[in-house]
Amino acid sequence: MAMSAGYIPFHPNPSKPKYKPPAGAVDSHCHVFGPEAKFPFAPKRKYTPVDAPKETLFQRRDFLGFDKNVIVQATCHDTDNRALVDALESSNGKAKGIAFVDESFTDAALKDLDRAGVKGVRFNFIKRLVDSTPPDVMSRIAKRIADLGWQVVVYFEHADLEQMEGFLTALPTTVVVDHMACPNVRQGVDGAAFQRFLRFLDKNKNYTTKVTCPERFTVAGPPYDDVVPFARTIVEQFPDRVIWGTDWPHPNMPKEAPDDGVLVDMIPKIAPTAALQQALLVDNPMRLYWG
Ligand code: 0GY
Repeated sequence: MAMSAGYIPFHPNPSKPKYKPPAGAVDSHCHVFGPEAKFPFAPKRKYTPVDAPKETLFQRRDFLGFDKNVIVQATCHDTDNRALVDALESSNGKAKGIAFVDESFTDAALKDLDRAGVKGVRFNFIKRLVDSTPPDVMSRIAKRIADLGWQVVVYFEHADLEQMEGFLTALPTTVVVDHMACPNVRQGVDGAAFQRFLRFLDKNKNYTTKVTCPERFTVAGPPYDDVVPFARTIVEQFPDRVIWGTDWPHPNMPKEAPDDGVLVDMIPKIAPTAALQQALLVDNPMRLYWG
C-alpha cells in the first residue's frame, strides 16, 4: 500500500549535530514503521507512512550520538506490536518499548511483551489519529499494567487538559506525557493552557514530560527557537521529570521533515547546563525504562 497522499518521508541525510550528548544518552521517543512487507500496517490506521525499519533507526541513533532508544508504538500499527517487539529483540538490550494494547490481551500476552522489553502502554487522545476509546476501558487497562510495574504514556493536546484532569490524576502508575501536551506557541509560555499544564505537573509528582517535537509546534520554523522557552521552562522547573527524543521518523509532518541534527542541537538551549543534560538524556530515562 502506497504511503498516504501528502505524507512526507523522514529526512534522507540529516546533518551531524554539533552538540555531543553525554555517554549513555537515550532517545526516549521514536518509532519503527514496518517494513510493511513483513509487518503490515493496521487496517484501521488513519495514515500510511513510509517504511522506517529498525536498521535505519539504529543507524540514526549512532550517527546522532545516542546509545539507546525508547520505541513507542504508533497508531498506524494499532495493537499489532510485532514490529516493535522485533526491534526490541534485535537491539542488544539498547531499546525498550511502549505498546498499544486493548482488553483482548491476556495476562500471558502482557508478560510476553514485558519479557521483550515493553515498559508501558500508550493512550492516544489525538482525534486525527484514533477513534476514541472509552475512559473506563483505559482505566481498566491501566490497572492491569500497573501490576507489571509499567507506565502509561498519554498523547493529548493541552487545550483538553481541563476536561481530562479527573481521568489523568486517577491513573495508578507513572505517567509520561508526549510532546509537552502540544503547546500553542502563539499563546506564549504565559498562556493559560501552558500555565495550567505547569500547575498540573507541579501537583502530580508521578508525571514526567517529553520535551519533544518542536517541529510540530513551531510557527517560525527551524531551528525552532520559538519553542525553546516552553521546553526550557519545563526542564528547569522539573529537572528530574523530563525526557527527550527525536520522534524519528516524524509521522504526519505537514510541510517538511525535520533535520534530526538540528533537533539534537536544540538540547543545550532547552537544558543549558551539563547537569540538566545528564538528567534529561541519561538519568531520567534510565530510571524510567532500565531501572
Ligand atoms: C508522534 C506523533 C504522531 C503520530 C503518532 O501514534 C502515532 O501515529 O504518534 C502525530 O501524528 O502527531 O508521537 O510521533
